[in-house]
Amino acid sequence: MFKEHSLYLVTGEETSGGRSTEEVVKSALAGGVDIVQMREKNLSKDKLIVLGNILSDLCRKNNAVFIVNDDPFLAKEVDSGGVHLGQEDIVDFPIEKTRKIIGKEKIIGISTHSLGQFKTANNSDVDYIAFGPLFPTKTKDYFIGIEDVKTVINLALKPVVFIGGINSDNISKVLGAGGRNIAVIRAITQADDIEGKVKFFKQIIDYYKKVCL
Ligand code: 3NM
Repeated sequence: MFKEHSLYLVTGEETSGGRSTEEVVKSALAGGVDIVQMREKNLSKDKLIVLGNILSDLCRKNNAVFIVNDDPFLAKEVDSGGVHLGQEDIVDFPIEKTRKIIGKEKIIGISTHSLGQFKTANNSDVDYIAFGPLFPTKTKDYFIGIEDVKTVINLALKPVVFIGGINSDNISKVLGAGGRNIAVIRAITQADDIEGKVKFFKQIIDYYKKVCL
């Protein structure tokens, strides 16, 4: 089950300033991160299996959800909570096929980058939808802004995770517009004090949860 009002860490060892993904995830879990996605673009399949099993165990012990990027077979192999698919992944792994691979109990998330993609995802068998990039980010060469956040929230039939360049300075804009779930890479992986940064984000998300209910 995808829990609303979540802080969602997407990993990326190349962005972690020399720290390992395992180390980053341990600190983020100590701070109370809710969801961790393994998104390691430079690791072989064998290394992804090893890291995936480690992160899967760590998340389970800390009551966090562990999600694997791109590959439903890998998601199943490391006994994760689910898989996250990009728009390019659904060519090889359409949602129906992914559902058959990982099963009914697991989470399927999908990235969307426009209102059109969001509407299509909203009517499909996914458990959450990521929408972004909202702000400039080194991961993408474009951003879409926050104008559509309210529209997306109003249309949403499932939880929406906002992503892309979200940091301490702009997180309130997303939450103030009705966003509930926030995903980040660098704002956590590049923090000097990862645990403290996660606690800070969690406090802001909890604050908006209370004032918006
Ligand atoms: N997906 P940061 S933006 C992995 O819009 C990813 O689908 C995005 O990293 C999307 O928090 C993004 O460092 C990068 O900007 C998020």
